[in-house]
Amino acid sequence: MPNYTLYYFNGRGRAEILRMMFAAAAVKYMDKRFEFNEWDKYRKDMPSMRVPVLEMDGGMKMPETMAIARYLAREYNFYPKNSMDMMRCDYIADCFYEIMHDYMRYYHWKNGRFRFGENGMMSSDNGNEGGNMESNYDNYLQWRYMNTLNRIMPFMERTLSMRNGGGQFFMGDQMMWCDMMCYCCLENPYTENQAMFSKFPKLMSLRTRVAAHPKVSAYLKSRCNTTW
Ligand SMILES: N[C@@H](CCC(=O)N[C@@H](CS)C(=O)NCC(=O)O)C(=O)O
Repeated sequence: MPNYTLYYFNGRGRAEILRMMFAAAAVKYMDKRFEFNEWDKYRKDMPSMRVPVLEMDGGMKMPETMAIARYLAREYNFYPKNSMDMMRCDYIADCFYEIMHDYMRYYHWKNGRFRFGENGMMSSDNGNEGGNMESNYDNYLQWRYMNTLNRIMPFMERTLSMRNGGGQFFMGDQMMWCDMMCYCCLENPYTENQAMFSKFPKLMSLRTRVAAHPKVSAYLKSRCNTTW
């Protein structure tokens, strides 16, 4: 088994699905977390200047959340066996990642992060026009996130119901990586507005089942406590 180092900020964010899969597979790795004010130091060493990044055996660095998640799912048996089921598992995971992606962009932007352009200037340094553009962009990102959530959640609730009445996992009686995606991608959205999720009882019960998986439950109890 390779020696793994996972690079990400000191938050759950996009890296949490990877941490959860490592925990569910009982695979050891180095969880390298850094603060936003350290990002300048790390960014240049990340292949696409974004994180998460998975480094193997202190050498090769692999970017992109979903590529890393699929690799871990293949290596540690969180994929179903046949090709059609793999495709189903993939589209479910991708749907939850759409929510995560739009949420993260909105969340970081509204908190004033990653707004520096190529010249190192904040976009608000461009005068009033820039300021207006920024607040419109805030609204746009929030609208986009809510729009994605409202489109995907009913679809996922129906998709879950199609196997075993939706009372087990997405693919049947075994937890797969798409189930863990359902847990991780909805963590902040759910914490911020629980009422919004009462329309999706099967997905909420699925999240409870994921959290009750013995290894996941141990992980959830011991993990770093962060706001995102
Ligand atoms: N397509 C990439 C996007 C990764 C991404 O945008 N990560 C953010 C943190 S959540 C980042 O590295 N931001 C740093 C920056 O924009 O400078 C993925 O899915 O992994």
